[in-house]
Amino acid sequence: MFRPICRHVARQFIAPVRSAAIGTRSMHTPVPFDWADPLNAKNLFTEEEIAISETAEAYCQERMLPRVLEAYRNENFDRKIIEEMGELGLLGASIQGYECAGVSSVAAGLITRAVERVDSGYRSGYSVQSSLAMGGIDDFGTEELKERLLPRMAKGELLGCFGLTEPNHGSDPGSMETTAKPHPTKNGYYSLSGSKTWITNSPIADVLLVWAKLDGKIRGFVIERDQCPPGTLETPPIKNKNGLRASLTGMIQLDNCPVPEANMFPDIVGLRGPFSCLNSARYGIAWGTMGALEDCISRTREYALDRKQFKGNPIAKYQLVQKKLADATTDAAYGIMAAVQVGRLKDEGKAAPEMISMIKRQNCDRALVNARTLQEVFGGNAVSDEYGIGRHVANLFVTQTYEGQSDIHALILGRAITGFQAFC
Ligand code: TGC
Ligand code: FAD
Repeated sequence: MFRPICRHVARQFIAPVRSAAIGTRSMHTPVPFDWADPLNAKNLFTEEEIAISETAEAYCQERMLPRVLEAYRNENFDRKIIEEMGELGLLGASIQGYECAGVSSVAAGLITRAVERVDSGYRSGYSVQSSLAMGGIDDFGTEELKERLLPRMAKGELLGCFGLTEPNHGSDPGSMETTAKPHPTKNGYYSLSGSKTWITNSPIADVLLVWAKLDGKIRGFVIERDQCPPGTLETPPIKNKNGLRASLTGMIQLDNCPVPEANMFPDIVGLRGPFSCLNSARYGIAWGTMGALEDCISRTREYALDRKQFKGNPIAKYQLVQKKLADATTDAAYGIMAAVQVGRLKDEGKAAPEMISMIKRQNCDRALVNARTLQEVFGGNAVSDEYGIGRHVANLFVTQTYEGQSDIHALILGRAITGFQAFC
């Protein structure tokens, strides 16, 4: 039923397909408006991108969506989802080689949007695997690490996580306290000690990309759970979250954990390492949150057309309800256009990190504000989890917070605009 996306597809550098010649339609014959794609973003995608998007949408709607309500209620992440996504070639999809599909950044964005249309927690699990763990190993790992781990991660056999945040250092990861030093008893190993917290996937991750200071400098280490002696690595879950409940979150506790020297990224030193991985993940969130917002719009529209108040009118007839839908639809359409532009620039090597900060911040903020407003249209029913809108609202608070809280991205942009550093 789902066509796996083709592996080893050449990356798309080609210009977007323009489906109709300019001027073939008279100005007097209005083009029909599609509320689900108001600015006809589809017109900017290649045929391959559209095919990949359709595969991802079909899988997400037919296989993920039926699981999400129970997963959210029970705070459970079904590990099989990662294997299913692996079978379809969706994991690490923009990576070239290592049995990954090698698709364009826009195609990868479309996958992310399809996943988050269902749930931001599922998108979190997917993003951490694809952009942060696989992306980090692909960017900075040795050839041996890449060949050994990436194909198995692409298939979903191994699950990854990304440990940067610490209990005392979230927005300011440069001050991290986790350390690496030569192992006192095992030659050819480092010994890692410290704590990471709020780490997506950590409780069940097989491959843990952890950032730690060696001689005061930040380095990246790939920890393989099955290589760790008992008591040196613990990954307790963080339970009772009030958002992102369909995603597993936990800590990483390291107590003289031995890590082979060959598992340290050899050439990347400092915050540039983790931030480079974050560029891809933040770009993905800009797409994903638009998927969540689009789902809120679609659910709200359906509800407003169905619900009748005052003289049997559907509430969709009332101006205040229409304004909420108009605002949300406009923000979603603009957000997608901006994400497409940055995706194209990314593939041409022309995307500045600040562009990614801009779309991550704007799309997360607008998704959250609009979802909260649309929630009002459901009246009391908004409180029932069956309607799905409250789940998106709770999730979207998290997306605005992780991978750089929105105000932090404002400061990144402010620094780029003024030249003044306002963090401290
Ligand atoms: P700063 O002086 O700005 O930079 C230090 C070094 O890093 C380089 N750099 C970047 N390189 C590539 N891409 C970027 N986006 C980069 N941003 C900075 C910079 O050039 C410099 O390199 P070098 O070689 O000169 O040393 O560092 P700072 O300490 O002043 O940073 C401040 C700030 C606020 C920008 C930064 O700390 C920040 O972004 N904080 C937010 C923390 C964050 O995003 N954490 C995310 C944790 S992971 C996560 O949340 C995953 S959730 C996933 C999910 O479940 O979906
Ligand atoms: P703080 O840094 O304490 O910030 C608190 C508030 O203060 C924020 O509003 C912030 O904007 C503001 N603030 C801080 N400094 C300044 C300043 N200089 N100027 C103005 N305002 C400021 N991390 C990972 O490493 N890997 C993961 O997989 C991961 N997954 C996560 C999953 C979930 C569900 C959650 C909730 C978080 C996850 N995180 C992960 C952590 C996330 O990246 C951090 O929560 C985030 O970076 C913010 O850090 P903090 O929570 O310590 O907040």
